[in-house]
Amino acid sequence: MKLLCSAPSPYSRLVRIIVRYLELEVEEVSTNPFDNGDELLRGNPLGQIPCLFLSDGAALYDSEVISRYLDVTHAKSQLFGAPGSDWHLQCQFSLIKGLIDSAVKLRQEQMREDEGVRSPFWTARYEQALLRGIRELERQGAGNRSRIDASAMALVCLLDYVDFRHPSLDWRKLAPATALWFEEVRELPVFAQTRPG
Ligand SMILES: N[C@@H](CCC(=O)N[C@@H](CS)C(=O)NCC(=O)O)C(=O)O
Repeated sequence: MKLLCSAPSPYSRLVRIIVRYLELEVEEVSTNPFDNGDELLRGNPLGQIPCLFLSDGAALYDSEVISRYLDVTHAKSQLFGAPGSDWHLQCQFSLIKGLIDSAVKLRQEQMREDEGVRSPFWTARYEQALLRGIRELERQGAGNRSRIDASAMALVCLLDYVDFRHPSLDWRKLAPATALWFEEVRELPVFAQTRPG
């Protein structure tokens, strides 16, 4: 299998963590999606990473589909749980993934500064969603888990990305228990080996 991905991308990182956690043989090819490379556009018409090419040449995207595919085919669904087994856990994963979306969109707003089209409205909206969502994860006790599952992996991707791209967003005071869990878990090799920055 071949994965088009990039080190700073939190979506790519989720897949790269799963690859390491499950000790899979995957060739990782560093890809800048904005280059619009032929291979990426052939695999994913959206022009986004991550994109996974299977051994028969077929391509899978997006990060959640790839992650669920690897979980079902190589981990007996231990990372996401059996389909329909725990809707609250599935919803928590969606919350974390939505917060990654907010953090990436906030970054895009910052990059629009150069074009002079940064929107204070959208900047504030993404920041508020991030703070509200992280507070909700704290309320749910998201860090209070006995094992590393897909939500734990996605949560590490989210929090490291926020620290990397939005260091002024002071989420720790809203989520002290999550912060404690994060400080401990982020040192595990699968996370340390894939940390952005
Ligand atoms: N929903 C997608 C989002 C992927 C995504 O937005 N990736 C970014 C890199 S972090 C990208 O490829 N951006 C280029 C673009 O959107 O044109 C997923 O979960 O994989």
